[in-house]
Amino acid sequence: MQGPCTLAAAAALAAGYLLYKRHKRMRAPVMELPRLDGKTCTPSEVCALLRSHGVVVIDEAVPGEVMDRVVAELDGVGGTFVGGKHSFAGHHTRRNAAKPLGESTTVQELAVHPTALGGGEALLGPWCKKVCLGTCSCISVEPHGALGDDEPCGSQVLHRDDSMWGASSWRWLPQTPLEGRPQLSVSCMWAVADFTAGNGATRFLPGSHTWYRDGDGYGEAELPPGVSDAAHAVQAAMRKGSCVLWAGGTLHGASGQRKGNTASRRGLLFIYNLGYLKPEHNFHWSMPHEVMMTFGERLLDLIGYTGANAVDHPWYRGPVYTQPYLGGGRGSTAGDGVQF
Ligand SMILES: O=C(O)CCC(=O)C(=O)O
Repeated sequence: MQGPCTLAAAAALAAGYLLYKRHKRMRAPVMELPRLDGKTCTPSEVCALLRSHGVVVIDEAVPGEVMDRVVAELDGVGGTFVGGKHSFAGHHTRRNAAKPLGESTTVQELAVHPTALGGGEALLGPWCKKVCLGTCSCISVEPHGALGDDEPCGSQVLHRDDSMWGASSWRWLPQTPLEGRPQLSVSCMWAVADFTAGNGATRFLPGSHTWYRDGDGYGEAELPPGVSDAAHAVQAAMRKGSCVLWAGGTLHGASGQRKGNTASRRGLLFIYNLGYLKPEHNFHWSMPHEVMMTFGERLLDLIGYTGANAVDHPWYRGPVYTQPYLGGGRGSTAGDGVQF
């Protein structure tokens, strides 16, 4: 009798296990990130997926060689800093702020990539006259041990990029049936090297841009009951030359590198925001005027170089805020009548 009993017990256990797994799957469906073909997709398709899912991958939006140019142009430029231990950025990350935009013409081209920027502008367009580029950062996730210590290479805390503006948590923001809650920004991470599940690809909680918001935009407190980072976050694995876009309200964060990896996960992040919000980075401070003067019109416009104003003078129409300082203290007439 022992044989059949054991068999029955084993079968019951196996059935229980399968039911348990099915139950877990039902409660914790792992979503795939929506993806578009970079060679054929349009800004309005990008916008539609940003609106519905809060995140979209554009596969191979540019050929991989474009990323080789980014690497070559930034090679030896230096000036990256390492995230502090237990910091928001994550100890195993290196990044910089604003400066790569002035240092690499390919970064300048990517900042105005028609499908990525166009998709972002389409999402933000209903809420502003102008979109601006607010952030430009190279962000790498370094392998375990790369920083010369034995600190574990953890994941970055989940966060919402729009939490840098207080208005992101206002409950009384207007909503429309089509556009829903206004998004304040759209982020675009370019894969300068392949992003993989094991090397720190950014992870996302699809749909989280529509969730009820009650906190400061960081961490587990943002997750509704039954949702967890471990079970529900989905990584944006993508080939070099692809990019992933997400809405300002979408929860995301860099993942950690798996032990044993030796290569950096190199990414390039742009954040575009509603033109009347303060940009995160100050491009005008981070690069010389003559470098900015080499930028194309579209990029100049994105960093706030042109204005629309009722006063018909180049200082107002654009470039704005560039009336030169002519010296003299309070009450000086040094600038009076000067023509440019
Ligand atoms: O590096 C990443 O994958 C994401 C970085 C990020 O979201 C941030 O630092 O704000």
